[in-house]
Amino acid sequence: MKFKSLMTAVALAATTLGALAADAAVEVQNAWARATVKGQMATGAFMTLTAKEGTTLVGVASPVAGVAQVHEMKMDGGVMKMAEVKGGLVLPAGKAVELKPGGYHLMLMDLKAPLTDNTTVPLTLVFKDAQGVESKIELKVPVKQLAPAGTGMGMGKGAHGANGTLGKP
Ligand SMILES: [Cu+2]
Repeated sequence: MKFKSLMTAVALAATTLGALAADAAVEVQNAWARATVKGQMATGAFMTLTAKEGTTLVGVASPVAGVAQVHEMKMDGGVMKMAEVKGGLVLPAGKAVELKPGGYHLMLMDLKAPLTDNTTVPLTLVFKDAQGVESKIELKVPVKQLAPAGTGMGMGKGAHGANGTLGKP
């Protein structure tokens, strides 16, 4: 019996730590995903991420996508190309990092169904901190055909409902 109550106390402590970290880890603002048309197999999701402590966005997952990756778009010999960000996207402490069309983005591929305008899509962001500890943020990201107003340069107010909470690793 004594053993059992000790285990309960440990579980509670772990839960409390997780809840505290939720306020601290990474702030997500202006998240949105681009709507798709029937037959389209890939799309992008965009947002501004601000890490309180330096961390790295190492992965993304969504139930709507068979494959999801952190991507970067850049000019290569006059041609716009995109590729997975190797080693993850570094988020320096306190610095807003914008994921936007033409730059960093979350690539959702192998879509299982079209993303319809004015719905939401679940996204899980996976971070790894300087100590190598993984954490996750679960998001519900609004689906839009065009970039919502206020997403430019992080000046707009945060997209309500897109703010994440930290889950257990
Ligand atoms: Cu891409």
